[in-house]
Amino acid sequence: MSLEQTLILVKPDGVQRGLTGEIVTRLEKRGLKIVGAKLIRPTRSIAEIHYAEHVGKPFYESLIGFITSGPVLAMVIEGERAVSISRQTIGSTDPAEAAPGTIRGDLGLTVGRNLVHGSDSTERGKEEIAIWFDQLEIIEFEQTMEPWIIES
Ligand code: IDP
Ligand code: MG
Repeated sequence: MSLEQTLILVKPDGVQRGLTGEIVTRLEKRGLKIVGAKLIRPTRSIAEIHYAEHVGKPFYESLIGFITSGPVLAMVIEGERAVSISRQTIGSTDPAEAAPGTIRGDLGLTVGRNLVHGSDSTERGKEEIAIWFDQLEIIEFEQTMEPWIIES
């Protein structure tokens, strides 16, 4: 058993295209649990902290411009191996290369509009959750269906 939490963002393109429900549904159906959620219009400051690893890359400025261009649905998602499982359901960074059946592979076309963010490691998940959420905004609760998703 490896219960993990990860940060998921439905990016401004997902919100503007009315795909928040679709994206949340795909993660929930996989067996992952939402333990925190809020709609936020990211400031430049939070975007710069979140994407600090990409400073200096050719796409950095357009990425910051994009993520601050409208509201995002920020979520803390919990589950067995939640980091890798959610990244798998999200698909490769470039939707043109993402497998059909993944969120990016089914709903996206280009890397600059790839709909969703997911933390790429458990350590990064913890850091990113702390960037976007206060501890009090994360709710621990049990879903009675859990034994039907995770064998204990
Ligand atoms: P990830 O979101 O799959 O973890 P990263 O490499 O961490 O991908 O890149 C962060 C985000 O930066 C991507 O989701 C995408 O929105 C954007 N991005 C990455 N590479 C490019 C690029 O070559 N051109 C434009 N945008 C890019
Ligand atoms: Mg990344």
